[in-house]
Amino acid sequence: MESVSILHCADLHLGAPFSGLPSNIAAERANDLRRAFLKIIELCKTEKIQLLLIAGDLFDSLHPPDALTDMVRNALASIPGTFIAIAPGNHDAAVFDSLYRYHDGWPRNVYVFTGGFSYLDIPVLNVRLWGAGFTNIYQDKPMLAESRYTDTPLLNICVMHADLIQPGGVSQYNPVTEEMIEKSGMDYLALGHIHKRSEIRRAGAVYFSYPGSPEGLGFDERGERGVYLGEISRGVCELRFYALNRRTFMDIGVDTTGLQRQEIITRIHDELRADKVRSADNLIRVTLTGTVTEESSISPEYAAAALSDVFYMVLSDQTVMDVQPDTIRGDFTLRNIFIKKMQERINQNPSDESLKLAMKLGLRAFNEKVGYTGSDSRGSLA
Ligand SMILES: [Mn+2]
Repeated sequence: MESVSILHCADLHLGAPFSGLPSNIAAERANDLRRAFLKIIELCKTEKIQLLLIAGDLFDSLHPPDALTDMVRNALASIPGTFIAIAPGNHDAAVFDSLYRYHDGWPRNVYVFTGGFSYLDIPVLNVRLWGAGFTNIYQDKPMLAESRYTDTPLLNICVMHADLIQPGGVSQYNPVTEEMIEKSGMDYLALGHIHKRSEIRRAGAVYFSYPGSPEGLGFDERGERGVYLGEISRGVCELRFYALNRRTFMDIGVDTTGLQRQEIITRIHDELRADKVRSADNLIRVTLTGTVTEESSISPEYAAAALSDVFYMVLSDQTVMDVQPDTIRGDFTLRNIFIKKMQERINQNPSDESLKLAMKLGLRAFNEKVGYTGSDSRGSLA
Protein backbone atom coordinates (compact mmCIF):
# COMPACT_ATOMS: atom_id res chain seq x y z
CA MET A 1 0.00 0.00 0.00
CA GLU A 2 1.20 3.49 -0.86
CA SER A 3 2.28 5.42 2.21
CA VAL A 4 3.76 8.83 2.89
CA SER A 5 6.21 9.78 5.63
CA ILE A 6 5.17 12.88 7.52
CA LEU A 7 6.38 15.07 10.36
CA HIS A 8 3.63 17.00 12.09
CA CYS A 9 4.57 19.96 14.26
CA ALA A 10 2.77 23.06 15.54
CA ASP A 11 2.99 26.05 17.83
CA LEU A 12 6.71 26.73 17.69
CA HIS A 13 6.01 30.41 18.41
CA LEU A 14 9.37 31.51 16.98
CA GLY A 15 10.24 34.97 18.22
CA ALA A 16 8.18 34.70 21.42
CA PRO A 17 9.37 37.38 23.87
CA PHE A 18 9.14 35.29 27.09
CA SER A 19 8.36 38.55 28.84
CA GLY A 20 7.78 36.82 32.18
CA LEU A 21 11.44 35.77 32.37
CA PRO A 22 14.59 37.85 33.03
CA SER A 23 16.07 39.14 29.77
CA ASN A 24 19.10 36.83 29.62
CA ILE A 25 16.92 33.77 30.28
CA ALA A 26 14.35 35.00 27.76
CA ALA A 27 17.11 35.34 25.14
CA GLU A 28 18.20 31.74 25.79
CA ARG A 29 14.62 30.55 25.43
CA ALA A 30 14.32 32.39 22.11
CA ASN A 31 17.41 30.44 21.00
CA ASP A 32 15.83 27.21 22.23
CA LEU A 33 12.83 27.80 19.99
CA ARG A 34 15.08 28.34 16.96
CA ARG A 35 16.98 25.22 17.92
CA ALA A 36 13.72 23.20 18.08
CA PHE A 37 12.85 24.41 14.59
CA LEU A 38 16.28 23.49 13.22
CA LYS A 39 16.01 20.10 14.91
CA ILE A 40 12.76 19.53 13.00
CA ILE A 41 14.57 20.40 9.75
CA GLU A 42 17.33 17.93 10.67
CA LEU A 43 14.73 15.22 11.41
CA CYS A 44 13.21 15.77 7.96
CA LYS A 45 16.61 14.90 6.50
CA THR A 46 17.56 11.98 8.71
CA GLU A 47 14.08 10.42 8.75
CA LYS A 48 13.56 11.06 5.02
CA ILE A 49 10.32 12.93 5.67
CA GLN A 50 8.31 13.54 2.51
CA LEU A 51 5.75 15.90 3.98
CA LEU A 52 6.35 18.42 6.77
CA LEU A 53 3.09 19.76 8.21
CA ILE A 54 3.28 22.98 10.23
CA ALA A 55 -0.13 23.48 11.84
CA GLY A 56 0.01 27.15 12.78
CA ASP A 57 1.75 29.58 15.10
CA LEU A 58 5.13 28.88 13.53
CA PHE A 59 5.83 32.50 14.44
CA ASP A 60 4.70 34.19 17.62
CA SER A 61 3.67 37.39 15.88
CA LEU A 62 2.12 38.64 12.64
CA HIS A 63 5.27 40.49 11.56
CA PRO A 64 8.37 38.72 12.87
CA PRO A 65 11.81 40.28 12.30
CA ASP A 66 13.49 39.71 8.92
CA ALA A 67 16.44 37.90 10.49
CA LEU A 68 14.05 35.28 11.82
CA THR A 69 12.01 34.84 8.66
CA ASP A 70 15.21 34.65 6.56
CA MET A 71 16.53 31.92 8.85
CA VAL A 72 13.26 29.97 8.52
CA ARG A 73 13.10 30.28 4.74
CA ASN A 74 16.75 29.26 4.33
CA ALA A 75 16.23 26.24 6.56
CA LEU A 76 13.13 25.16 4.62
CA ALA A 77 15.02 25.61 1.35
CA SER A 78 17.74 23.31 2.69
CA ILE A 79 15.39 20.29 2.58
CA PRO A 80 14.27 20.28 -1.07
CA GLY A 81 13.33 16.60 -0.77
CA THR A 82 10.59 17.48 1.73
CA PHE A 83 7.34 19.19 0.75
CA ILE A 84 6.31 21.68 3.43
CA ALA A 85 2.75 22.77 4.16
CA ILE A 86 2.12 25.71 6.46
CA ALA A 87 -1.31 26.61 7.85
CA PRO A 88 -1.06 29.99 9.59
CA GLY A 89 -2.63 30.23 13.06
CA ASN A 90 -3.98 32.99 15.23
CA HIS A 91 -0.51 34.27 16.16
CA ASP A 92 0.90 34.29 12.63
CA ALA A 93 -2.33 34.82 10.68
CA ALA A 94 -1.99 35.51 6.96
CA VAL A 95 -3.15 39.12 7.23
CA PHE A 96 -3.00 41.36 4.14
CA ASP A 97 0.66 42.30 4.64
CA SER A 98 1.74 38.94 6.08
CA LEU A 99 5.10 37.46 5.14
CA TYR A 100 3.09 34.41 4.08
CA ARG A 101 1.67 36.44 1.19
CA TYR A 102 5.07 37.28 -0.30
CA HIS A 103 4.94 34.19 -2.43
CA ASP A 104 8.26 34.89 -4.14
CA GLY A 105 9.97 34.89 -0.77
CA TRP A 106 9.22 31.25 -0.04
CA PRO A 107 11.22 28.30 -1.35
CA ARG A 108 9.61 26.19 -4.07
CA ASN A 109 9.05 23.24 -1.72
CA VAL A 110 6.82 25.34 0.57
CA TYR A 111 3.07 25.81 0.26
CA VAL A 112 1.20 28.18 2.56
CA PHE A 113 -2.57 28.05 3.01
CA THR A 114 -3.43 31.75 3.06
CA GLY A 115 -7.19 31.47 2.93
CA GLY A 116 -10.20 29.23 3.30
CA PHE A 117 -10.40 25.46 3.11
CA SER A 118 -8.84 24.20 -0.13
CA TYR A 119 -6.59 21.49 -1.51
CA LEU A 120 -3.75 20.84 -3.87
CA ASP A 121 -2.70 17.52 -5.32
CA ILE A 122 0.84 16.21 -4.90
CA PRO A 123 0.67 13.11 -7.12
CA VAL A 124 4.34 12.25 -6.57
CA LEU A 125 3.51 11.77 -2.88
CA ASN A 126 0.12 10.21 -3.57
CA VAL A 127 -1.39 12.99 -1.45
CA ARG A 128 -4.28 15.38 -1.77
CA LEU A 129 -3.15 18.08 0.65
CA TRP A 130 -5.91 20.00 2.38
CA GLY A 131 -5.70 23.00 4.62
CA ALA A 132 -6.87 26.44 5.65
CA GLY A 133 -5.09 29.43 7.09
CA PHE A 134 -6.14 32.06 9.58
CA THR A 135 -6.41 35.42 7.82
CA ASN A 136 -7.20 37.24 11.03
CA ILE A 137 -6.34 36.62 14.68
CA TYR A 138 -9.91 35.44 15.17
CA GLN A 139 -11.68 32.86 13.07
CA ASP A 140 -15.00 32.16 14.72
CA LYS A 141 -16.49 30.22 11.78
CA PRO A 142 -15.34 26.62 11.37
CA MET A 143 -12.97 26.19 8.41
CA LEU A 144 -13.04 22.41 8.15
CA ALA A 145 -15.86 21.29 5.86
CA GLU A 146 -17.19 18.20 4.14
CA SER A 147 -16.18 17.94 0.52
CA ARG A 148 -16.96 15.45 -2.21
CA TYR A 149 -13.40 15.93 -3.45
CA THR A 150 -12.12 13.68 -0.70
CA ASP A 151 -13.42 10.84 -2.86
CA THR A 152 -10.02 10.15 -4.44
CA PRO A 153 -7.44 7.36 -4.51
CA LEU A 154 -4.96 9.93 -3.13
CA LEU A 155 -4.43 10.16 0.63
CA ASN A 156 -6.39 13.05 2.11
CA ILE A 157 -4.13 14.85 4.54
CA CYS A 158 -5.19 18.11 6.13
CA VAL A 159 -3.27 20.71 8.14
CA MET A 160 -4.89 23.52 10.11
CA HIS A 161 -4.87 25.55 13.29
CA ALA A 162 -8.13 24.76 15.07
CA ASP A 163 -9.68 24.59 18.50
CA LEU A 164 -11.21 21.21 19.31
CA ILE A 165 -14.46 21.90 21.16
CA GLN A 166 -17.36 19.92 22.57
CA PRO A 167 -20.61 19.85 20.54
CA GLY A 168 -22.47 23.10 21.11
CA GLY A 169 -19.33 24.88 22.32
CA VAL A 170 -17.89 28.04 20.84
CA SER A 171 -14.39 29.25 20.03
CA GLN A 172 -12.92 32.22 18.21
CA TYR A 173 -10.08 30.04 16.97
CA ASN A 174 -11.57 27.94 14.17
CA PRO A 175 -13.81 25.64 16.21
CA VAL A 176 -13.87 21.97 15.25
CA THR A 177 -15.78 19.08 16.80
CA GLU A 178 -15.09 15.36 16.64
CA GLU A 179 -18.23 14.98 14.56
CA MET A 180 -16.89 17.47 12.00
CA ILE A 181 -13.60 15.59 11.94
CA GLU A 182 -15.36 12.29 11.40
CA LYS A 183 -17.32 13.72 8.47
CA SER A 184 -14.30 15.43 6.91
CA GLY A 185 -13.26 12.34 4.98
CA MET A 186 -9.58 12.89 5.78
CA ASP A 187 -7.07 10.14 6.34
CA TYR A 188 -5.14 12.35 8.74
CA LEU A 189 -5.87 15.76 10.23
CA ALA A 190 -2.77 17.60 11.52
CA LEU A 191 -3.93 20.11 14.12
CA GLY A 192 -2.29 22.98 15.94
CA HIS A 193 -3.36 25.49 18.60
CA ILE A 194 -3.62 23.40 21.77
CA HIS A 195 -0.14 23.38 23.30
CA LYS A 196 -0.67 20.23 25.31
CA ARG A 197 0.03 17.17 23.18
CA SER A 198 -2.83 14.77 22.44
CA GLU A 199 -2.42 11.11 21.63
CA ILE A 200 -3.01 10.03 18.05
CA ARG A 201 -6.80 10.02 18.14
CA ARG A 202 -9.51 8.78 15.87
CA ALA A 203 -12.96 10.07 14.96
CA GLY A 204 -14.62 7.43 12.80
CA ALA A 205 -12.07 6.61 10.11
CA VAL A 206 -10.17 9.89 10.54
CA TYR A 207 -6.94 10.02 12.53
CA PHE A 208 -6.00 13.34 14.12
CA SER A 209 -3.71 14.81 16.74
CA TYR A 210 -2.21 17.85 18.37
CA PRO A 211 1.57 17.47 18.78
CA GLY A 212 1.64 20.47 21.17
CA SER A 213 4.37 23.06 21.43
CA PRO A 214 7.87 21.51 21.06
CA GLU A 215 9.33 23.79 23.74
CA GLY A 216 7.29 24.85 26.74
CA LEU A 217 6.39 28.53 26.71
CA GLY A 218 5.70 28.87 30.44
CA PHE A 219 5.16 27.02 33.71
CA ASP A 220 1.78 25.85 32.40
CA GLU A 221 3.56 23.92 29.59
CA ARG A 222 5.45 21.25 31.46
CA GLY A 223 6.92 17.87 30.68
CA GLU A 224 8.33 16.30 27.52
CA ARG A 225 7.47 18.10 24.31
CA GLY A 226 8.00 17.43 20.63
CA VAL A 227 6.50 16.38 17.31
CA TYR A 228 4.78 13.43 15.66
CA LEU A 229 6.44 11.59 12.80
CA GLY A 230 5.98 8.39 10.86
CA GLU A 231 4.00 6.84 8.01
CA ILE A 232 0.45 7.30 6.89
CA SER A 233 -1.45 5.17 4.41
CA ARG A 234 -5.16 4.57 3.88
CA GLY A 235 -6.65 3.37 7.15
CA VAL A 236 -3.24 3.18 8.80
CA CYS A 237 -1.57 5.85 10.93
CA GLU A 238 1.81 4.87 12.30
CA LEU A 239 3.03 8.04 13.92
CA ARG A 240 5.29 8.16 16.93
CA PHE A 241 6.02 10.97 19.32
CA TYR A 242 9.54 12.36 19.11
CA ALA A 243 10.61 14.51 22.08
CA LEU A 244 12.97 17.34 21.23
CA ASN A 245 12.62 19.85 24.03
CA ARG A 246 15.91 21.27 25.21
CA ARG A 247 14.52 22.32 28.58
CA THR A 248 11.57 21.45 30.79
CA PHE A 249 9.42 23.75 32.85
CA MET A 250 8.82 22.10 36.22
CA ASP A 251 6.55 22.94 39.12
CA ILE A 252 8.04 21.54 42.29
CA GLY A 253 6.09 21.68 45.51
CA VAL A 254 7.57 20.82 48.90
CA ASP A 255 5.73 20.67 52.22
CA THR A 256 8.51 21.85 54.48
CA THR A 257 6.87 20.83 57.76
CA GLY A 258 9.40 18.99 59.89
CA LEU A 259 12.17 19.20 57.28
CA GLN A 260 15.61 20.72 57.66
CA ARG A 261 16.83 23.19 55.05
CA GLN A 262 19.12 20.63 53.45
CA GLU A 263 16.31 18.06 53.30
CA ILE A 264 14.13 20.55 51.44
CA ILE A 265 16.91 21.09 48.88
CA THR A 266 17.39 17.30 48.56
CA ARG A 267 13.67 16.86 47.78
CA ILE A 268 13.94 19.44 45.01
CA HIS A 269 17.02 17.71 43.56
CA ASP A 270 15.19 14.36 43.64
CA GLU A 271 12.39 15.81 41.53
CA LEU A 272 14.91 17.30 39.12
CA ARG A 273 16.57 13.91 38.66
CA ALA A 274 13.23 12.39 37.65
CA ASP A 275 13.22 14.58 34.52
CA LYS A 276 14.92 13.43 31.33
CA VAL A 277 16.76 16.64 30.56
CA ARG A 278 19.76 17.69 32.65
CA SER A 279 18.84 19.69 35.73
CA ALA A 280 21.18 22.38 34.42
CA ASP A 281 18.66 22.87 31.62
CA ASN A 282 15.50 23.11 33.66
CA LEU A 283 13.27 26.02 34.51
CA ILE A 284 11.76 25.35 37.89
CA ARG A 285 9.20 26.99 40.08
CA VAL A 286 9.58 25.88 43.67
CA THR A 287 6.56 26.36 45.92
CA LEU A 288 7.23 25.87 49.61
CA THR A 289 4.29 25.23 51.89
CA GLY A 290 3.85 24.04 55.46
CA THR A 291 5.44 25.30 58.62
CA VAL A 292 9.09 26.30 58.97
CA THR A 293 11.22 27.37 61.85
CA GLU A 294 13.82 30.11 61.69
CA GLU A 295 16.47 27.45 61.17
CA SER A 296 14.66 25.59 58.37
CA SER A 297 13.32 28.69 56.59
CA ILE A 298 14.78 29.13 53.12
CA SER A 299 15.55 32.61 51.90
CA PRO A 300 15.62 33.37 48.16
CA GLU A 301 19.40 33.82 48.45
CA TYR A 302 19.81 30.43 50.12
CA ALA A 303 17.69 28.72 47.46
CA ALA A 304 19.59 30.45 44.65
CA ALA A 305 22.93 29.30 46.07
CA ALA A 306 21.78 25.75 46.86
CA LEU A 307 20.19 25.34 43.41
CA SER A 308 22.81 27.20 41.43
CA ASP A 309 23.07 24.21 39.06
CA VAL A 310 19.54 24.87 37.78
CA PHE A 311 19.13 27.00 34.64
CA TYR A 312 16.33 29.14 36.08
CA MET A 313 14.62 28.99 39.44
CA VAL A 314 11.81 31.01 40.93
CA LEU A 315 10.85 30.59 44.56
CA SER A 316 7.32 30.96 45.84
CA ASP A 317 7.49 30.87 49.61
CA GLN A 318 4.06 30.16 51.09
CA THR A 319 5.32 28.76 54.38
CA VAL A 320 4.13 29.87 57.77
CA MET A 321 6.87 30.54 60.28
CA ASP A 322 6.68 28.96 63.68
CA VAL A 323 8.05 31.85 65.78
CA GLN A 324 9.84 31.07 69.02
CA PRO A 325 10.56 34.04 71.35
CA ASP A 326 13.98 34.35 72.99
CA THR A 327 14.19 32.60 76.30
CA ILE A 328 17.91 32.62 76.96
CA ARG A 329 18.42 36.34 77.37
CA GLY A 330 15.17 36.99 79.19
CA ASP A 331 12.01 38.40 77.80
CA PHE A 332 13.00 41.98 77.17
CA THR A 333 15.04 41.68 73.99
CA LEU A 334 14.78 43.71 70.80
CA ARG A 335 13.90 40.50 69.02
CA ASN A 336 11.07 39.69 71.43
CA ILE A 337 9.66 43.21 71.15
CA PHE A 338 9.73 42.86 67.37
CA ILE A 339 7.97 39.49 67.53
CA LYS A 340 5.32 40.80 69.92
CA LYS A 341 4.61 43.96 67.90
CA MET A 342 4.52 42.09 64.60
CA GLN A 343 2.27 39.38 66.05
CA GLU A 344 -0.18 42.03 67.25
CA ARG A 345 -0.37 43.55 63.79
CA ILE A 346 -0.73 40.15 62.12
CA ASN A 347 -3.58 39.27 64.49
CA GLN A 348 -5.31 42.55 63.59
CA ASN A 349 -4.88 41.96 59.85
CA PRO A 350 -4.63 38.19 59.38
CA SER A 351 -5.14 38.44 55.61
CA ASP A 352 -2.25 40.90 55.08
CA GLU A 353 0.50 38.69 53.63
CA SER A 354 3.01 41.53 53.69
CA LEU A 355 2.98 41.51 57.50
CA LYS A 356 3.80 37.80 57.60
CA LEU A 357 6.59 38.38 55.10
CA ALA A 358 7.86 41.30 57.22
CA MET A 359 7.94 38.99 60.25
CA LYS A 360 9.96 36.39 58.31
CA LEU A 361 12.41 38.92 56.93
CA GLY A 362 12.78 40.67 60.27
CA LEU A 363 13.60 37.41 62.05
CA ARG A 364 16.08 36.58 59.31
CA ALA A 365 17.70 39.96 59.91
CA PHE A 366 18.30 39.06 63.53
CA ASN A 367 20.11 35.90 62.51
CA GLU A 368 22.04 36.72 59.40
CA LYS A 369 22.83 39.31 56.82
CA VAL A 370 19.76 40.15 54.81
CA GLY A 371 20.26 41.04 51.18
CA TYR A 372 16.67 40.84 50.17
CA THR A 373 16.12 42.57 46.87
CA GLY A 374 12.55 42.00 45.81
CA SER A 375 9.34 40.10 46.00
CA ASP A 376 9.06 36.33 46.23
CA SER A 377 8.17 36.11 42.58
CA ARG A 378 11.60 37.16 41.38
CA GLY A 379 13.82 34.46 40.05
CA SER A 380 17.48 33.86 40.49
CA LEU A 381 19.90 32.74 37.87
CA ALA A 382 22.39 29.96 37.60
MN1 LIG B 1 -0.13 28.52 19.69
